[in-house]
Formats: sequence, C-alpha cells, structure tokens
Amino acid sequence: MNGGERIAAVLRAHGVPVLFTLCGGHISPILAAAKARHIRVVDTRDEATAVFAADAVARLTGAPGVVAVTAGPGLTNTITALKNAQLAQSPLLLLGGAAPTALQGRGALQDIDQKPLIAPHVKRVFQVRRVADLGKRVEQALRLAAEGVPGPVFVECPVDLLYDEALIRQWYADAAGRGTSIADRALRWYLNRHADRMFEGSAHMAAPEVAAIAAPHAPDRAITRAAAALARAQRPLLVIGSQALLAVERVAEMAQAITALGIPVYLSGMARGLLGRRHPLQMRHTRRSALREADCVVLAGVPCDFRLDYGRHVRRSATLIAANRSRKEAQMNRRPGIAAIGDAGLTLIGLAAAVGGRAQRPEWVAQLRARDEAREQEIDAQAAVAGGHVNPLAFFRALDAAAGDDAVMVADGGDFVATASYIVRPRQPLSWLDPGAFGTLGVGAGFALGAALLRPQSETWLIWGDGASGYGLVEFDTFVRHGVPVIAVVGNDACWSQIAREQVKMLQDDVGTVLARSDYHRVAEGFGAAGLVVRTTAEVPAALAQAREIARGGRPVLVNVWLDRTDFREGSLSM
Ligand SMILES: Cc1ncc(C[n+]2csc(CCOP(=O)(O)OP(=O)(O)O)c2C)c(N)n1
Repeated sequence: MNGGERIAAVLRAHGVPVLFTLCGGHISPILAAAKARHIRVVDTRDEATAVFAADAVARLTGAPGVVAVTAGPGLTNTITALKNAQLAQSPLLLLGGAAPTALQGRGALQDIDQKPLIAPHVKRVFQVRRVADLGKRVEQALRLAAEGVPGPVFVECPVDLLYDEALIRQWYADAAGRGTSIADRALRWYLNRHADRMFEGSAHMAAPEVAAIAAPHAPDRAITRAAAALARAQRPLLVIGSQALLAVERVAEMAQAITALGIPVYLSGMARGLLGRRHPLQMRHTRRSALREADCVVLAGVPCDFRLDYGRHVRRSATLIAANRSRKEAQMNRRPGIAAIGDAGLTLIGLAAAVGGRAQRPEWVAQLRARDEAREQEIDAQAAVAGGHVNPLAFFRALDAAAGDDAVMVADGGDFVATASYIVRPRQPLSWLDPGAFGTLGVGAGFALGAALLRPQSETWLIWGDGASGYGLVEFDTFVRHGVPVIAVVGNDACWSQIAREQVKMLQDDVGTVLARSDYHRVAEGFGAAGLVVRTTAEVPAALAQAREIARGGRPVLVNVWLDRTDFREGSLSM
C-alpha cells in the first residue's frame, strides 16, 4: 500500500465516517484512498470550515473528527479553527501535507516550518519521515486526541511518503539526472539512499489496532466526599458544561443521574439539551443569583473562567466541588473544596449512586423555579413589543415552536445567538453546538455541515448573526454540492450588534460596527440553495414552516430575517 492507502486503511478501521478537506497536490493520495475505502470525502471552500466540521463530528460522536489539508497556506488557514477545538477540548486528527522530504528547507512550493506554527494549538505534532511509520502515527494520533483531556493532534505527511514507491523512486531518479560528474553521481547516490530510508520496512503493514478508549474515572474518595457535602447542603446547585458530555455513549445515564440527584441544575454549552426541552430541575435564567445563594456548588466540566466571573459568582462560604478531567482547569482562579479529577459526566453518575435522594431540597427548587418563570413572563412581554420589523425574542419563540423534535441547533454570532440561548430549548442531549470558550465567530457553516452529515434524519438549524454569516456564506456551495439541507436563519440587524452596543455607549462611535441590510438569501440562491426573506414578525411562522419543508426535500435554505433592535442584551459584556 502507498502512504495514502495506509492512512485511509487506519481511518477506515477506526470507523471514521467522513474526511473533511480542501484539496491540494500534497494530499491527493489520502483523499483518493479514503474514497476508495468508502469514507465520505467532503470538500469545503475554506480549510477553517473543514476543521470546524470535523470538530462538530467529534463533539457529536465522542470520536476524533478528521481533516486533511494541503501544505503551507492550507495548514495556516486552519489555525483559528484548530485553536477553537483545542480550547473546546474537542478531539481532532489534522492530517497536513508537506514538501517532499528531500526538498524541505530548499525553497520547495509551500514549504514552511510547520511544526512551530501548529505545535501551540495541538496535543502533539507527529512529523512522519518513513512510509512504514504512517499508519502507526495516525493510530497513535487518534488515540491521543481522544484520551484524557481531548484535543487536536497534527500528523505531518510529506508528499513523497504518500504516493506509490515506484513513482517516487522514478521522481528522485529524474531529479538526480544522468550526469556523470562526481557531483552528479554523489547526488544520485544520496537520493537513492534517501529513498531507501523512506521506504525501509514498508513491504508489509501491520493490521490496524482499534482499542476502546476508557474515560478517566475520578477516585472513589473524591466522589464519597462530594456526596457527603451534597447530602449536608441546604441549597445545592449543579452547573454542567460541555466537558461533561465527552463520554457520549453515557449521556442518557447522565440525565437519569441528574434526575435522581434532584438538585437544581444549569446547563451550558454542549450540555444544553441534556435534560430535554423541559425538565423540572433545569433552570435557564438568573444563574448568577442562584450561584450567590447556593451553599454547595458542583461545577461539572465547567472552569471558573470569565463565564463565572473567574469564580466570583460562587459565594465564598459555599462548598465548591469541581468535577473535571483537567486538574489545571478544576483549580483555575479558585481552589475547589473537593476536586474530582476524572470524567465529569461519570462523576455525576457516581454521585447520584452515592447520594441517592438525600440532597433533594424541594423548597429550594421551588424558589428557583418561581424566579425562572417570572423571567419567562418578562421575556413574553418583551417578545410582544411590536416594531417595524421582526422582534428577535418573538422570532426565537416561533423558532422554538417550529423546530422538529430531533433538531440540532448551531449557534454562531453575537447578540442574536445569545438571545437564542435564553429562548430556544434544545430538544435532546447533544443537540446544541456553539464555539465554546474561544468565542470564535465563523464556526457556523462548518459546525452545521458536520452535524447535518452525521444526523441526516434530523433538522440542522444554523442560528447566524449577520456579521458571523459572512465567514461562511460561501459554504452554501458546499451544502448544495453535498446535498446537506441546512436551515440557516440570519439575524439581519445590519450591525455587529454585540460590539456596537457597548462601543457606542462607551466611546460614542459606531466605527467598524455597521453593516448593510444585505440580501443574504440571494447569496444562498446564487449557490443553488433556497432563499427566503422575512421583514415582519407576522411573516415568521409561515416562513419557518416553508424553510422546514424545503429542507425536508433535501435542499439547503437561508432565511434572511430583518430584525428590530431590542435592549434584551443590554448590559451584558464579556471580558
Ligand atoms: C473571529 C472573531 N472576530 C471578532 C469577534 C468579536 N465579536 C464578538 S461578537 C461580535 C459581533 C457579532 O455580530 P453578529 O454576528 O452580526 O451578531 P449580532 O451581535 O449582531 O447579533 C464580534 C465582532 C469574535 N468573537 N470572533
């Protein structure tokens, strides 16, 4: 097998469903071999999209998403998406092309020193130099990406390792020429020896080894201590974040465990939807007040970063229990009273078994519930305010009512998606995708692509700020070519609102934050998708129903929603 076939054989053996890419001569053999082994190859219009798509696949399956990009600019284009995956602790395998081994550092096409560029954003860089090592390194990378605290791993595959041996030897022979001088003969000898080394030991390839990766368990002692603290508490609270859903195959058990614990719970990031649309213990609003009142807080896969005001949202005297795969993250900014280092979801399951119903505090739940419902009524009142165009709160109430029970929601934008996150109720576990801690605009098209490919029977809704949509509109071309019926709703307020809101207030200047009410739906039409435009709240339900119908027919659709300004997000600022 040539190098491309070796890589594809390992991907196939590990059950990789899809390989995302943007082509380049350096990686062609990987793409062709993957296709020949019935791995779906999906080509995007920007390498960043390919990485975002693989990230979504990783988050929804728990197994590494896989991307192949060409050398040089192909690789540098991935960096933002790679960093986003690293901070989101998402397992990825990035296969990158590279200049031929004998020409590196000699001015070859797209030959740069790739390792120092990529190394800060991945768990490890493997630079392969022998064909015989390719399969092993890819296998090692897949394992490393998924174990412990997951993250991206990079395997650099020089082009002369990927093609057939005969072709490469011929190429080196041609490069060496037929001269008879001592220098010519020395070059021939050198290149011949170089090729021998590259292909040494490559006559056979060991069968791929696929071993399940066990999620790390927190020590029993930590779980026993945490259980005792919860049983003693009068106002216990659970906050569950994305990392708690890494053990994808156990999410149903996790949801049962939370129900059995009977403690009020806030879900953030990928954990949204873990308890379905409505659950008696799930609170959605005024989390800060609840954290200030709670006397025992479990942070499951949630670090004390800016989202919890660096830990200051939790009262000083409360017992803080940090369940996290990463010790560093568990201790960041605020040392927990009890650190359960291991998979946070499994710790919740362990806690439920140890505590039983002893931590249930119905009056506390009722107190938080009353406040949550009062906030819902305020939102209803704000949603009823009529303006010239679409009220964003009313829009998301309508979207929440319209979206199917199996819908996957992708969030990419500023105020528009923050509003959605308060109003739209994800239907089931693993049905909400947002960038995570890096707050990267532009994840949307790639995330939607990955999600829709993985869940072809489900609706994929892409909730897009008009600003954010600019990074990925071109991927409507990809959606159309690959038959991926994404439903994108663009919140068109002709503004980068989340930034403008504070900038204008503090600096009395909107410079750099103003957009136009552009015809985003016509861009989608230009690529062969359907485009709809909605200018008033009254038109919304019919447009959403029509968009669902179009998507059910297999065609992607973009709904351009002309928004009114609201002060719903007034005062929110993250630093
Ligand atoms: C890659 C990247 N660039 C810039 C930002 C800064 N940023 C955060 S929110 C935001 C505005 C988003 O605007 P839009 O998508 O239109 O949503 P809106 O706030 O208008 O609803 C910007 C520019 C970012 N988070 N990521």
